[in-house]
Amino acid sequence: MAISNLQAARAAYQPKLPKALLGPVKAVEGAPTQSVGNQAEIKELFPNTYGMPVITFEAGEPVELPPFNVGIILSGGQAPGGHNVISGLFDGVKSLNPANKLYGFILGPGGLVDHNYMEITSELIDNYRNTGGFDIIGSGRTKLEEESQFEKGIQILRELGIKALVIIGGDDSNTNACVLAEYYAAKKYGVQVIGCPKTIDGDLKNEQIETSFGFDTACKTYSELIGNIQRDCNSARKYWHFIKLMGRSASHIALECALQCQPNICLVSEEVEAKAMSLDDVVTYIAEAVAARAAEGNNFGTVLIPEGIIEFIPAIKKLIAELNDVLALPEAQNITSANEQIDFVKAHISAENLAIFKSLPSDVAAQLALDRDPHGNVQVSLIETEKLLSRMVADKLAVWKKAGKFVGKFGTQHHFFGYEGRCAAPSNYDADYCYSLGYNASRLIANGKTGYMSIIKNTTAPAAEWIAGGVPITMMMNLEKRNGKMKPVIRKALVELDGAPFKFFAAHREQWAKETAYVYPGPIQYWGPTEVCDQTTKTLQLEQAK
Ligand code: FBP
Repeated sequence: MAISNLQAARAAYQPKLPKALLGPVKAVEGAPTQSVGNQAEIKELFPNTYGMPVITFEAGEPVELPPFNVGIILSGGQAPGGHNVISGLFDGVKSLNPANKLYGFILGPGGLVDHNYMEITSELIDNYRNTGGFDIIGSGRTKLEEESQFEKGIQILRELGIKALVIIGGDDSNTNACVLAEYYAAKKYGVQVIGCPKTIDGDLKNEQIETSFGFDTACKTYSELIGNIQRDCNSARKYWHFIKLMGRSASHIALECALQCQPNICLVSEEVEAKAMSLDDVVTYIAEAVAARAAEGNNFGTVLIPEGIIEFIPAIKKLIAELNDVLALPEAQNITSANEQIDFVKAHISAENLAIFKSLPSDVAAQLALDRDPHGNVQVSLIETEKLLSRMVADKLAVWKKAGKFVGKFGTQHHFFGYEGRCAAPSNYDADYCYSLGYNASRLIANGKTGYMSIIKNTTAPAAEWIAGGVPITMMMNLEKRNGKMKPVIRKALVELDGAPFKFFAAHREQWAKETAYVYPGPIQYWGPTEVCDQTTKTLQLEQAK
């Protein structure tokens, strides 16, 4: 494998661990827990893994454990730091007993079902320490939900003598990890399942999980690129840059990048929904800011757009909900072509939704009507919202120009930042956080836990003061409609409009819209002053300052 100079230098970096994980641990248990919603239903669905306490690790006495093997799966979209979760788990498992082995299942959950695996050795893992990407074993979006898959899984877990499986994933993958933990517990198969909070989207967070790993590095990478564009924009002074940012439904990435870069405009999907804005309202909001800057002679600017915005426009949200139900109909399952699928949905949705569907540009409408990802999500990364919005703003400005309401020029450039940041070399924060999450998972396993997610808290403090432990996954669940049926799922964290990050943004955005108040964050730094190299996201700083 080819190694860059940065990679060679980063390989020598020893990620920091919380003090409690530096020696033997004891698990301190809190009070029994409840799920965040639908308690009776979730309790009934998870009789073996419901109500367990939150765990905190403290320094304890050494315990000798017989050798055991562990399996690991990377699930869903890549996020910087995945290799460090694996190296932390590897080191943690080996520290318990050097005879322990770690097996990686290849290309995601499908590797477990298809018995596709490899042993992770020290020679192998040493090539991947502190690197971005998931390429050590690959990732995939196969959804683990059928008993037949669980049974196929147990065959290979038994064959390899695996006592515990660690699933690194987002809200959907951790939900499935919990379903698997419950199934194996109910069947008394003796295999523990532990989850780990991953996703650049930042939407897997709650009172117990401060942030999902990868959010820090991805946002810093996008902010570097946005800063570079803003420099160019402020130098040439002739373009409005429409920049779509990944993040699925939630706007955490767009908001964090806005806090880091101070663009002229940042849309926040959750606000669009709360204010019941129509597509035209969103376009008018942007056009007014463009016109106001043009009136001052500034025919340039930056607009950040969360990729999921279309789903939050109330009329389109209603349309998507009906499309989801229609696509789940048995007759829809045998459709083989995209055109047939579009005709099918048009024939089955209400007249009101059909009118909305027809009013959308055909490429956007088609994407909404086509297949969901395996977890039932609209594939918002494929919708070119940045082009749609800039086109509609241009049309509106043309009308305003005729009426004398707009006096400037409107040249545009379009960008979509997503894949550029998902595999970046992890920041020091993500390198340390991920290594700690993986190491900590080995302690949850050693303590016999199942149905837990590995958690590290207090992460705005120096790493030595971080708090390590576990949270029962059922605690984060409620029932939601997926693929036409009510399902237990981890509640997604959207941007809270009364939360500190959004409030800070809302208090400054008018100034940022009018003035050119750009910040140019520059590239992630790995060596240098701690206030440059080890700072967390602005979102986390504002949230933890409460
Ligand atoms: P998960 O971490 O939830 O799997 O998703 C991350 C993500 O990057 C989303 O922001 C984006 O919408 C999606 O993956 C794109 O999926 P894909 O990689 O399959 O194109």
